[in-house]
Amino acid sequence: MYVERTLSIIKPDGVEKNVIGEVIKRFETNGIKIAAMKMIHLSKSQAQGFYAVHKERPFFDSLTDFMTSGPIVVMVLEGEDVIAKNRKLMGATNFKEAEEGTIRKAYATDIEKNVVHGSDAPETAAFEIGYFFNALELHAR
Ligand code: RTP
Ligand code: MG
Repeated sequence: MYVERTLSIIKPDGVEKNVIGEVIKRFETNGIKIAAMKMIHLSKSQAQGFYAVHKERPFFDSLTDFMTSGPIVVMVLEGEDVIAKNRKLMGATNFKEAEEGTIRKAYATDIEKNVVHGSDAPETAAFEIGYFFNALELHAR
């Protein structure tokens, strides 16, 4: 079995809407394990570093403001094919296009305030996990 890891974030709107447990429950009921987890409040420069791939996009400033607007929950998820599996559970970036039964369909209210983040490929997962967690904070499940 090929076990992968991915970075998941419950964004400030998800924390504010009190759905931390609902999001985690969806991971656990779908066989995904949590290998690391913490709650943090990003500074503007930390958010800019995390979203550096989007720095030329028109929404970069607004996105990094939003991501610093309150605490977030960062998690490392572990499981078979977990990068794609998590993206499927999240649903489309724009909640209006998200499939029924997805996290964003259930809780997102805005294209930006879309509750969760998930790494989109093995390379981005490696960068994003390393951005928030060191080796001692990662627990093989
Ligand atoms: P994420 O990176 O947060 O998991 O989301 P994603 O892959 O589905 O979407 P991505 O294209 O990577 O965009 C990152 C986040 O930027 C915000 N966004 N705003 N105003 C806009 O048009 C717009 N487009 C994207 C969203 O918060 C999106 O999740
Ligand atoms: Mg993305």
